[in-house]
Amino acid sequence: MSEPFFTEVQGPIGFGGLDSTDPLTFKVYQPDRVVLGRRMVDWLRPGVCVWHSFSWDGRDMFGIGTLDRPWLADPDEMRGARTRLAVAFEFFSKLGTPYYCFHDRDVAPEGDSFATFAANLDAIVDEALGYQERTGVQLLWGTANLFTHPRYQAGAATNPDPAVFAYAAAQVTHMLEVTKRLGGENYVLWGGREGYDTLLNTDLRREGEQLARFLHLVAEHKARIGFTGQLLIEPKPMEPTKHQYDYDSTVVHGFLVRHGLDGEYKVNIEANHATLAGHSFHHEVAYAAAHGMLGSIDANRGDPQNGWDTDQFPISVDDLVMPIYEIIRAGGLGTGGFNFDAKLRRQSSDRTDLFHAHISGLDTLAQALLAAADLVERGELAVLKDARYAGWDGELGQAILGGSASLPDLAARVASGEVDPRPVSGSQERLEGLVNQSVWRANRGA
Ligand code: XUL
Ligand code: CO
Repeated sequence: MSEPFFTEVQGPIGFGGLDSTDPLTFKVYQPDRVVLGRRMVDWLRPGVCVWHSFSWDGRDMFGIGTLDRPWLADPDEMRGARTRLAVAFEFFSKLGTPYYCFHDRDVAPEGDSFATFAANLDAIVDEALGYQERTGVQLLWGTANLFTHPRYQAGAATNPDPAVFAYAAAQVTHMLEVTKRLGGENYVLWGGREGYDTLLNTDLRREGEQLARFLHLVAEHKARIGFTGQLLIEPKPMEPTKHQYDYDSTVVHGFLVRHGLDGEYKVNIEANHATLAGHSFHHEVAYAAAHGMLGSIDANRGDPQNGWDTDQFPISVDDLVMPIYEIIRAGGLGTGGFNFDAKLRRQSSDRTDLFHAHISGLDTLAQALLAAADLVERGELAVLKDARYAGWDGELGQAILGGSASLPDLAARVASGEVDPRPVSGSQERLEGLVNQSVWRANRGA
């Protein structure tokens, strides 16, 4: 083992409770606390991402790195990659979260050829296996970076050049196998540049067909190698491109159905991507849950003043209660979890800031879980929603849905006065009050 990097933190981070003045304790998150019959850690299945936390030095488009990540500047890139892996696992163990996620390019240097990169990645993965065994930290999901290198400037699967498609296929083949080797529970495809910058040079029909072919090939390879994890698509409407094809859960769902892929993929929903699409995070989770596509969550948030993907750590319980309510009602995330796809602010330049960020994020998720569980337990929201649709379980609703009522049949019922609907209140404010009541009850410690 190399020297510890996070010398100010002994770990694992313990529970301090709300009155604790020790910033390096959880205030709400207690992994073993049972909520609705399941431990907090099993509802949340939290994970840390390698890219923002260990492969980014704080640079932005106006300034160079501000974060203390010395391995990124190591002239011996493989040595730097090994240091990063050691530091990342030191962090995961000290934080005490069960999962991590990474892209192939986050952990191994690119080198000067695909073969070199593949060998670099395999060598790092050998070491990662050892760290996983020693620490018990598991891989939530793996993914391939198909957007950083200039070869992907016009997309990967949707590139006008089939050679780029083939290169992306090579990368995904390898990373799918790596994910299997590491016992990864899911594999994510985020279409980083699968979209366009201008329609003047873009053939939408071709690019859609290419993307569908790529997704079929990935599903086939998954079956070929016997990878049992869940394939996930991560919707995002824009950034880096002007428009991305995997716009939101609804668009992804339609695309999958259109191409015969709907049994193969679920969605990895990211809070900040939902807001970029003009939706709430709740909307995205609710849509996915309603269609059996809820896979996993990338936990973060945007800033209401900024229109881009700021990837801040979650901090608002209010924003998370209803998404977590939907997750509980759906029976949980299955093989998914809450991956902190969130990055420090550029000025958060102390090593320990990475702990503060994750501790605060996890406490926020835990508090929202308590409020959501209270809402589920009280049950009024579900009862009122069901009551709103009760007519559809009655004779008329069943006749319509079952196909026994034609348009003229319905017209006859209306003409005879048998059917004469009156407006019914949606009671939005009453329902909003119920949500608040659970938030406040959870705050009180109910
Ligand atoms: C980018 C993003 C990615 C994916 C994985 O906005 O969210 O980091 O989560 O490629
Ligand atoms: Co993400």
